[in-house]
Amino acid sequence: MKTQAKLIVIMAFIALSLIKCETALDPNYKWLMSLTQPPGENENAQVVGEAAVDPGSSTVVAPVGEQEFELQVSDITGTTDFIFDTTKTITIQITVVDPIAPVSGCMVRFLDVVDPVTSRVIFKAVTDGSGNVKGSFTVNSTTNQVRLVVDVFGETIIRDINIGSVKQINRTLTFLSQTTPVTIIDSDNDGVADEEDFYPNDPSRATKINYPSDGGYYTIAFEDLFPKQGDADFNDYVVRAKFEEDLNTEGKVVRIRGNFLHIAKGAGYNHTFHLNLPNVTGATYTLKRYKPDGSLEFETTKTVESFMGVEVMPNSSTTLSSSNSNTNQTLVLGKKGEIEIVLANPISKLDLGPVPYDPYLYVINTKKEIHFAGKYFKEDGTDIYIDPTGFPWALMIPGDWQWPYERGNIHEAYLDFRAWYTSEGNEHNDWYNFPVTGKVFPIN
Ligand SMILES: [Ca+2]
Ligand SMILES: [Ca+2]
Repeated sequence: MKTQAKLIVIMAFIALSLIKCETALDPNYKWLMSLTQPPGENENAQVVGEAAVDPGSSTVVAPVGEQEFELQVSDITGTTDFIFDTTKTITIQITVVDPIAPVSGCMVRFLDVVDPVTSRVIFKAVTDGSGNVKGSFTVNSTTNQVRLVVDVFGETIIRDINIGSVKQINRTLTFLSQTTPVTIIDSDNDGVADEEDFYPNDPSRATKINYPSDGGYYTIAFEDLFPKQGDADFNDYVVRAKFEEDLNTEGKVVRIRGNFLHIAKGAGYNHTFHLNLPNVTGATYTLKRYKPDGSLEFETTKTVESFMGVEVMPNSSTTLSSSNSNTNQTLVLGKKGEIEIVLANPISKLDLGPVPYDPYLYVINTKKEIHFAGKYFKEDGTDIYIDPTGFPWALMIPGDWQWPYERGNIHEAYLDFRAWYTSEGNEHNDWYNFPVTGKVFPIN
């Protein structure tokens, strides 16, 4: 008898191992895999929902027999105002319901798909008590397709969405039979399984989003003569900038990180560089500045009731040793500012707004602030930061952008630039990848 019992245990173990192996390959059976996880691995687990679950788990929905669903597509298409954007931001509302009630706890992901093996998370959240996920994602304007992935009932529902003319992705997933809960391994009990949780031991955070999504940087370039029209060389003050957002389970932003490297100063004026986060209500931030050799030069931590006017980079006469704008120069890197902002209250992506948020240049000589277009308006409704010819004083470009040489201008350095903005972004939205050799400052 003992031998028989042993044999049964061994057989059962082998069977379980096979299931695990198979489920690891097939995302449709991920829920089954979670059932095979040994209980009690995580001591701090709680029971969530009505089902009795093992320690180290919380409740998600699982299939009862074969699940059929309907996907209602109510995406909103149209054009948004063109304000010299090289990125686009699309708002999201995804709802999951079954015949009885909204389905909470479903993982909703949006991915920037680079190739068949590479994709990057651009938004992620779990459906709330109303079965909803709301937020937004920001991608380069050249991105034409994103992937929606919804994990529900252990099934993974995947839809590729052409975002060419989409302003809002609005979809309702209706399951035709009722759902029942199963367990996931969730060490911090935030409702996101460990394997999906970028911060598996921090219940306040679940996801990290990079801007740009490739983990590289944008180039932010200012003209500094405001309110006078600039000379369009876009080299007066240039930084390389990258951002990260930490999202909680609901997809709300709880932390923001920004990284700014001073890279050109083709200007007689001096400046300071600042950041506003207009709708943030309270934060503690840590700002560090590094010398070009990487050594820490300055560090401060402050708690503030709003996040407005924070000086990220000091006087530009002290942050870069070369103008990096003349033909006889080679690229010299300047100082770098790094800021991490821990928000007092989670904020919806819809309230926070997209990167780069509201960075601005303060020109010491003229005492003027210079912001991106589309944010500040006169009483008559016209944009303060669009000049009479329809031109802005600030641009943000994805990646390694080469600014025009001193006494040059963006029109002769980038021959597709004019067609891009006169078509309101519809044509040549990759204009910045095609500089005219000899008209731009070499960055390599
Ligand atoms: Ca978790
Ligand atoms: Ca977490």
